[in-house]
Amino acid sequence: MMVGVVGKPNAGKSTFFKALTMADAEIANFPFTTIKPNIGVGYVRSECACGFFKLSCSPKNSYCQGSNRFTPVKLIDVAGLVPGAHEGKGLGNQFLDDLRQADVLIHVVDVSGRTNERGEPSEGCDPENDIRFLSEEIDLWFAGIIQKNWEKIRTRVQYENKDLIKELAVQLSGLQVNEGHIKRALDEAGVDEAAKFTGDAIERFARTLRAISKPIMIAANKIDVDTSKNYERLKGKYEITPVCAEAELALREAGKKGLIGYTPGDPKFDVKAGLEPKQQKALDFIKAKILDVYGSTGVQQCLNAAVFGVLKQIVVYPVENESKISDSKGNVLPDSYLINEGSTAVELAYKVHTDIGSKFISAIDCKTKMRVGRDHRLKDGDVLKIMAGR
Ligand SMILES: Nc1nc2c(ncn2[C@@H]2O[C@H](COP(=O)(O)OP(=O)(O)O)[C@@H](O)[C@H]2O)c(=O)[nH]1
Ligand SMILES: [Mg+2]
Repeated sequence: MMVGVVGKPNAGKSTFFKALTMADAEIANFPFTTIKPNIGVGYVRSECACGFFKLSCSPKNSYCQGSNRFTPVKLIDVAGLVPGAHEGKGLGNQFLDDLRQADVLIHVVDVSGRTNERGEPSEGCDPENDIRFLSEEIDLWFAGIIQKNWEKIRTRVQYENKDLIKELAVQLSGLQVNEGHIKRALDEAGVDEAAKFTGDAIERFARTLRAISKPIMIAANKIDVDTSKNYERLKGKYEITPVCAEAELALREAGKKGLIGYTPGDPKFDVKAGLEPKQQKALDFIKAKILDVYGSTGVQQCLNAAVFGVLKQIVVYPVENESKISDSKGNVLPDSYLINEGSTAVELAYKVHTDIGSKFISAIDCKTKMRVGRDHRLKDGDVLKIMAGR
């Protein structure tokens, strides 16, 4: 699973990405970091199960701050959105290559309207154009791929009796599109057989499929300088979160230096050390203009909404020792995993290790102390001890 951060140059993508991928020092050496410079690890926030058990936890793959568990999720800073990207203009090819890996997109928009479409400083630009432009660009890219392969798909379906959904899935597999997405898109676009795919239907299907397989969330960044009140105008029309990426980055950096206590996503911070006048002024600004007005900087909220809201993930904790709620070394609640809502106990077992999945016997729900079977559906926050054969 991968969350893409996308937007035109200077909208604040890198600031947003940097804030999200910055975490406490203890987990900075987390293994799946930096395969590529624009791929990083962010953390979604949820209530930690340590509160339920009244235990202090020792996370390994994740971290816990003030009874909030931060669970890792991969992020990609998508390069080079410029007009014509879907035709390979500008950094178009890299843009598409980055984009195809993402399951959900967070579109970072400069809501202040002070960046034009090429990313140059400007005045009075309408961020609504950016919002429309991005989905249009990706929709056209999807439509282009389907059109290009259409004759091949149609021939196989009409003359070789192949399944339309399977054929589409093969052609679109590089886009992180699966058969479930395709089935839903065919239904919603009202095209149920290959013969009905006229030019219009291909485009309608492509747009529907894009919306289903690469949903876009909007981060209205630079809310601190939105003097033309663009956010107020757009919030009724789009799913849009007010964001100040720069403030989030400043708070996380101040937290890391021990100047303040701040849990990402919180509406407040506590000052812990003597501050220089400049630092004090910056923090006063963040409190008065961002936190007290919008309730947070919006950055953590965007990631949480993408993972929990859009991708419908839940957080579960596999443990080895059901009385200590720990691994074999005594680390309490060592790992937290993201898994699809509706997943079963055996699916979690496979996620932990293929061997544990294939030799699954039963599991114990550590919160209720009940024994559960392989098809038991997991709930958010569940803690599971899995028993497997040898
Ligand atoms: N006022 C304000 N400036 C921001 C904010 N986020 C980023 N910036 C500034 O916008 C400029 C572009 O940011 P950057 O993250 O490099 O944008 P990118 O090109 O989209 O990666 C930089 O000068 C940032 O400091 C914000 O929330 N508020
Ligand atoms: Mg950048």
